[in-house]
Amino acid sequence: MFCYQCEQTAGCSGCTGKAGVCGKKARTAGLQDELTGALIGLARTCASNPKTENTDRLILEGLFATVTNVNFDDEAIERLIDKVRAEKEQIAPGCAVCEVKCGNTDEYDMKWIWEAQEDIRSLKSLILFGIRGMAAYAYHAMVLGYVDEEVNTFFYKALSILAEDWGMEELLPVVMETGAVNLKCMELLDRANTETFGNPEPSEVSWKVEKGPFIVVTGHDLYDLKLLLEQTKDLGIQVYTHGEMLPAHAYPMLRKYPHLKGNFGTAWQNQQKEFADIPAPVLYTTNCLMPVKDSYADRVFTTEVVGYPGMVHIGEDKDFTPVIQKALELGGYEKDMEFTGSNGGSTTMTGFGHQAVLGVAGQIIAGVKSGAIRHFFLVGGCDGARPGRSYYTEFVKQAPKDTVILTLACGKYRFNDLDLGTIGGIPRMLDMGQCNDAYSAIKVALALADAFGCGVNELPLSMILSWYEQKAVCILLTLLHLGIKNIRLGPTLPAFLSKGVAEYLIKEYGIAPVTTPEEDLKTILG
Ligand code: FSO
Ligand code: SF4
Repeated sequence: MFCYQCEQTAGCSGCTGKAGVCGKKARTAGLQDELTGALIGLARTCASNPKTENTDRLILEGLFATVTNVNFDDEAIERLIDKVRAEKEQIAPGCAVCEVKCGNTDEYDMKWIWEAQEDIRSLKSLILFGIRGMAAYAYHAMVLGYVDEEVNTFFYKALSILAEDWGMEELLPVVMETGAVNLKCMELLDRANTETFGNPEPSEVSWKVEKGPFIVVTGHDLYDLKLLLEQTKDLGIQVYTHGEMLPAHAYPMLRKYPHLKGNFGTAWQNQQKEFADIPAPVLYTTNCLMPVKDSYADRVFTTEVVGYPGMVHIGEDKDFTPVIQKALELGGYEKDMEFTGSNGGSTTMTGFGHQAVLGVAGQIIAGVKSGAIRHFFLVGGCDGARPGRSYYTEFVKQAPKDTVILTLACGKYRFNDLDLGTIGGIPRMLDMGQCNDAYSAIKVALALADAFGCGVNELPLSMILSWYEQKAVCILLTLLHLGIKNIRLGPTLPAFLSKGVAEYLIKEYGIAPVTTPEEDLKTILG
């Protein structure tokens, strides 16, 4: 196998051999390559044949299924490959029997990318991993009934280009276009979420778990949470968020359910420990799913594109009865449990989306003008298992009291229970939501730049990002597309950045790896 799409890749260069660091087996990796190759064939077929809504859905599903920690189930991936092949046959029935054998609609062998010259491999990887991440966001919007033709069309274009024998000059603009289209995609998802569930409102969330039956819901899919809340109404079952589902507590149409109680556990990489003796089922709506341990294998349920061999999968009918029955059977804790976040805090605040933050824009601007707020740090992104990630906790702890920390995604679990106090009534730590809510951070940054009559790069704002999987890749490309410079990225730079591509990004955008909190704070604050 060969896979180097995420931050924890073996030896910072690539997972090979029998399995990846994430637990993905060689056969699964091979099937994911086969699926990607089939998607490329389907996309190329659509260049001269009309696609349908079903084709769009399959493209999103196929790309999303290959994101890190989403699907470990070979049979599910095989079924997807079959569906992609059937769709191609449906769209261009003549292709299979055509005498010409032009090769234009053939499936692609991903080895041609993995074994390409290193800069080409790097740029094609940026495009592929970027659209994998973006597909997840487009998928979440789609299940809420929101689609954007420009976004959907780009998946076909990008997939087709992966099969082209293009050089750096031709591929680089496509890399940037991926970032531009992802901005549209995140805007689409923001609209889908806020129009469906209301604008997030600052909300306090507790780590306490009440006695009695409960269900833990993890991942990013708010629609699945909503369906589960409906189905568990008045059953005496409490629902707790986990991981990236935490910001759900801020949406009015979700927080209105009194049995959506609080949050269980911390970031995704702690799940094997935190779920070991949990007396409740866990529903995975997206990544990050880790290889399931025997200690809790009877309590894991998956839905949508998530899959793991042997686990119960809730299908398209969205009948959560097996999860509900498991919750009642296990019964939950016998008494209320006072759990905490990573630093011993018992509550956290979330819900500082762009509407909430821009609602107090006047106060923020006054704070900056008076000098009460010296600097903003966006300390956001994904968490992961590497020890070097304690950098982010230390950075937040050491940030001076006249600075504000904006955060988002699952990396915040390292510090979101810290009480950083307030500046002029504004909390010093503002959780903007899930990773896709990077859109909120961008909106706020652009609005502040507008208010101060400067560019985003001239604002007293620095981005200290942590990356793990492919959604972080598309977000990074969006930031680059917006011309945002001097981003600090960690815990390590991606293995798929070749020396040449890394040098280009450093020269053009000033991207730098994180060093130490002390040194980075000193450099930034001068
Ligand atoms: Fe984290 Fe996992 Fe949201 Fe990712 S839970 S690592 S970037 O899937 O998507 O932040
Ligand atoms: Fe390795 Fe990451 Fe690929 Fe898993 S997703 S096989 S850890 S590079």
